[in-house]
Amino acid sequence: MVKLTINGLPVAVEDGTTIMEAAKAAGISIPHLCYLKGINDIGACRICSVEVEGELSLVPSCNTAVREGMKVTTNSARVRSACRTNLMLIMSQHEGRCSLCDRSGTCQLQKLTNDYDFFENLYVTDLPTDKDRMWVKDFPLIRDPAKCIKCMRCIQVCDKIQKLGVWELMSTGGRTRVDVSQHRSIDKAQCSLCGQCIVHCPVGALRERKDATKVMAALDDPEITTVVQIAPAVRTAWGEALDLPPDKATVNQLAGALKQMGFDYVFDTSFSADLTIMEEATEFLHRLQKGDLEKYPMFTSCCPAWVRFLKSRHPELVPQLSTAKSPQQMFGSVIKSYFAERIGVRPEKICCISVMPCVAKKAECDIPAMRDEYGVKDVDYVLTTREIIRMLRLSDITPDKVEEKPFDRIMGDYSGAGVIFGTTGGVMEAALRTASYMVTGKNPSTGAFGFVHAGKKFAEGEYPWQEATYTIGGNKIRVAVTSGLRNADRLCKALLRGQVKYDFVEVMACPTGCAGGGGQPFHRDDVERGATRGKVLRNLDEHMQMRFSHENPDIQRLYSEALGEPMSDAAEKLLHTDHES
Ligand code: HC1
Ligand code: SF4
Repeated sequence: MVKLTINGLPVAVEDGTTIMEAAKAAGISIPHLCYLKGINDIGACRICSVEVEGELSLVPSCNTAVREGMKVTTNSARVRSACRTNLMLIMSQHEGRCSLCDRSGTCQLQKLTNDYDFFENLYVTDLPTDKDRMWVKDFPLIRDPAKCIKCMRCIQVCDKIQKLGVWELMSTGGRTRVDVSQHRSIDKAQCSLCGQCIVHCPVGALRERKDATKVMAALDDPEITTVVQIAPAVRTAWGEALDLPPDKATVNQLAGALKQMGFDYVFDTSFSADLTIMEEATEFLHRLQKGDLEKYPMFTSCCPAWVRFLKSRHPELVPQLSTAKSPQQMFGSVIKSYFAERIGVRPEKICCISVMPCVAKKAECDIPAMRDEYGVKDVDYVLTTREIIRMLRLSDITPDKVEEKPFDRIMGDYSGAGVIFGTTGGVMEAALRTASYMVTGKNPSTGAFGFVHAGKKFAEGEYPWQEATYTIGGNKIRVAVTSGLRNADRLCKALLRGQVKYDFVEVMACPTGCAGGGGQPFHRDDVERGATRGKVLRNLDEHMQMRFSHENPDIQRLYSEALGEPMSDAAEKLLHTDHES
């Protein structure tokens, strides 16, 4: 252990610990902007500078390791003066029109300038011109270079976590800027749209395309029937921005709030996650029997960022994607056919809206194949969790005063298997529960596939995915699960080289799955909340009576009244896609 003092307090930490981490352990929170532990510790912003006795210059605390006997001061007049000057320099390059900014209220720079009583800019502001602001209209990810503080977080997250290389540092000296790499326009940059750069940007330089105005217009149109679905992972996070804990911000409370807002029908995407499982488990067993999976596994297809990634980086593996549409898209296609007929409304008079923790879902609903034969879209608009929170505020709704409401009939039931879709390993576990039933005619124990998410690592942690082998009805099934696209890329390469063999693989693009999605609420701290939110979903599943997708009575009715059986012609037409467009 290394012993030192910070602001006079004695601290003992492991050798190699940074000053910032040591201070945190002592309850001292050093301000910072660019630092992201293990991802961006380059000391670029200099906001975390501290004084070390005996050193001539201030040192960045985020990447300076502690030394025995060190005396650190984090709050001296010299430190505050340097931090203030650094803030002013950053502000000279930042368009600080906070009321026009997506991050207002959660911006880390805004908090610092407020804390420093910073009400004017002493330096000449030098911002990118309008010409630099050209962006592809309608792309679901939007960047404003005038807000960028060059902290490099987007570059590092995109490279180190997602291995996409969408962002790059360009030019030198005073002209240094972050932009789309290789001078590409964003729509040509093979961006997966995971949105991880958005949630890790400390200011508002990145955001999703806003679609709430179009949804409001649909709500105001008496000719239109509005149908909204709420994704599994939204229930873990929608209360965060409203200071409501998960047990006070239930999904039924959100359903009540959406009803109050004027949506005609409110559903849970966990219903169509159960439907996805019926199709995907059946497809898996068919492909296994046909010997289709001898070389490469079948991949899950519900994460559109993963699908975009596979199409652009490993197109030879695209035929391995399950042809099942995602739960979002299955929901839309069932609403505009089966449900439309039941309520006696023409599909083109229904506006189908999704509330998702995701940015890529905005692009998924625009894929040309995600329409019926008359060109009617399955899903019309996708709102992120952040957007729905704003709409609640805009509608003068106080969510904790709203009564919980059940989901509408006849697609209101869902199982615990559908709920765990929102966390890494959940789709695989849900599929195996039902595949096992389909093969043996008996339900497996709900814990039977639990160790898929229990941290088992292949080759002593060398490969960043979890794997397991199960015996189902005499067949040995090898499965793997991963999240984050760098991890997925390594898994794809290992498969292509023949280093590993699996029958079924789940990939979600966001670390920890949708719970850690790029559309979830912003926070000022840099705490990664995906794993904690995922535990909320696991806990909900454990306490549900119905934990198997095939037991969902609304799903059973849908098959008996409309689809026949999984992968029937009717099911193929409504619920599957070839991933070609
Ligand atoms: Fe997801 Fe899914 S789990 S992809 O993260 O398969 O967005 O929550 O809705 O479609 O069900 C997202 C979440 C979501 C789909 C489901
Ligand atoms: Fe969207 Fe979920 Fe995929 Fe993230 S993991 S891109 S939130 S579907």
